[in-house]
Amino acid sequence: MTDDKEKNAEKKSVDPASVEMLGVAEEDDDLESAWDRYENMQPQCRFGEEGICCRICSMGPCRIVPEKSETGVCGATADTIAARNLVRMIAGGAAAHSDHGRDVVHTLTEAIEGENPDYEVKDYDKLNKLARDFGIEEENGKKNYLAQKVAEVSLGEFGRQKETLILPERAPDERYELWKEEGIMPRGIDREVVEIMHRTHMGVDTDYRNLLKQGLRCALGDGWGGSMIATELQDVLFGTPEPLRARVNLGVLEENSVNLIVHGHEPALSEVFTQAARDPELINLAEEEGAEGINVAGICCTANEILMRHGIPIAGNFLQQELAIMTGIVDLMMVDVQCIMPALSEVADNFHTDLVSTSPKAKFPGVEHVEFTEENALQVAKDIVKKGVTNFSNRESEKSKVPEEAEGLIGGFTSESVFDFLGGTYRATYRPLNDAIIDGRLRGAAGVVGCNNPDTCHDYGHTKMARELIKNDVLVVATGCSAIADGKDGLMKPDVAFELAGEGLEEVCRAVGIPPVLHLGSCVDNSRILTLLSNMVAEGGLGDDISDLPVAGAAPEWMSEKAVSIGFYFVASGVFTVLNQPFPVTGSKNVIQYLTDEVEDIVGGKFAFEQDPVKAAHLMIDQIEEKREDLSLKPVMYQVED
Ligand code: NFS
Ligand code: SF4
Repeated sequence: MTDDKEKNAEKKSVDPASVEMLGVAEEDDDLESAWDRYENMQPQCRFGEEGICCRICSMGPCRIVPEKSETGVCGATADTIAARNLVRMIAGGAAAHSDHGRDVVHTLTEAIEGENPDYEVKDYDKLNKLARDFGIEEENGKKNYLAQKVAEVSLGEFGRQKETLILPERAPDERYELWKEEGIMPRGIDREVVEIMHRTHMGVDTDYRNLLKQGLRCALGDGWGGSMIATELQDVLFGTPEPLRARVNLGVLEENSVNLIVHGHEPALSEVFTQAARDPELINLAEEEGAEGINVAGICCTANEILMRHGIPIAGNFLQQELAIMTGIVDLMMVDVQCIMPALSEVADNFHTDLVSTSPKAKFPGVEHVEFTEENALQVAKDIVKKGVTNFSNRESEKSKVPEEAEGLIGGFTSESVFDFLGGTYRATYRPLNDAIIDGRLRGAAGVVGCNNPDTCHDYGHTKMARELIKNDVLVVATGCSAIADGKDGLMKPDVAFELAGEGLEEVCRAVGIPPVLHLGSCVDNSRILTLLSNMVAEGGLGDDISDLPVAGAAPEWMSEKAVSIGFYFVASGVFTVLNQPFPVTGSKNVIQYLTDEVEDIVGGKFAFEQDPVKAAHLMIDQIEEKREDLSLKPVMYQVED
């Protein structure tokens, strides 16, 4: 690579494996990545970026141009248009998470009612706990009774017509009351999404405040509804994760093995897929084809799911999906739903890689579709594995370029297991965590989550922010592509605390043997953070509500509608949340003012937008300090040297 090209690639990513693959892409005129397409897209549409274009009806499309067309044809102002666009993003994100949740309920139903033994209840404790929260009484002697009831009640939450969702009752009482008083307690999960679509139809809700409030309610239905159901039932079906070792980055791909990548979000298939890849017959077949074995690795959140439960390696996060294929040694990539770039088929065409779609909800022109259903899960999984195995011999060795980077990490933390750890093996309790915060060894905790986006140097926002936070004695929990970024950066190894964490956090990490950045799972697992925050309040000593806690949240490289929904449910739960890019609403000063200020008076949390991850980390730290002061906690024990 020439120096110039190298520099160029470096600005795109801080991850050496990705920089290397971007170099490969630059050398080859046939290869194009999201970064190239992003460049070609410049300048991006200002109206879209500011959120002041509307094409909701055919009197439009309309766009707001000050002093020329201050409103749309119907009279909608910039405030209305921006708020409508934003809450529609929330509806999209909440729908994606929640429809995933619904599918998990169907898988549970299949496990208990179906003839198919591919799924079974793995975590009865979790099932029992959920049943209790749902108010289901046990009936002795009836096997699967609880599972059936839990599935029924869960399914009912999506279409609930009366009263409000059940799981928000897990929140502290003050928070629960506040949601009721403010009229943002979610009713049915689907209903809140549909109501957004109704209210944003031409000529319905015009008041930006009223629209944004519905956005908060819909997002709560995601975090405390659809996403929480997804997480809980995945734990019931596939087991609640426990801390384990794994490896992450493109270097987990093996030159001499069949490499199969699972990419997407729903673990129902990837779970059985990992099982299928261990089938002795298929392993034999791989050996006959000349491979040493079968290697499964993941991309995006399905990767997080199977890493958390089985220690399956992760090949990369969102922006590495194309780069993985460019290594030339991916024999098959199986995709389901969400965050799958349509460009994959084009990239795969340049290599021997078989791309296979599996969900009836997500097909790709020209891509082979092997439909997955719960009833024939294992058989479908085996068929797909076999496809990959028999494709091994089609590799073109001159095209193979595999980065070496593969970092070790400990993953598999949950709102239960983190503090099993902190509480010692005898007693699961949040006491040690709360005490560490109260006595000032820990300043507080932060959730850093969300995507990658070629508008921001890949992984730079996540890792820089996490490093700054841990240096300042803030324990970091991470999910989604942020967690993958931190893992690649080595921040999820326990010994990294000695090097990078502040003295107080280092003490805590040393005492309990945890890394300073904890992998809490996929994006639906952000619901684990909600549970964690509620548990911290319940443990006592840190106030009566989530908004009292010395905590903050961030999504420093966000891109998806799901991230918008997540941001909104954190804020609605009382958490100060920092994003790098503002939401596409900057064309409305009022909407920005509402999100960054006014909303705090309603829910106790608000947004801030800061491009620089170190500055953003300090906004979070300042917020944490403010909360410490409000709680009259002691000053933090250790000063941080720069
Ligand atoms: Ni979350 Fe997971 Fe990644 Fe963003 Fe996409 S994979 S659900 S949306 S890009 S973190
Ligand atoms: Fe234009 Fe109003 Fe129609 Fe939107 S709803 S396209 S602003 S006329």
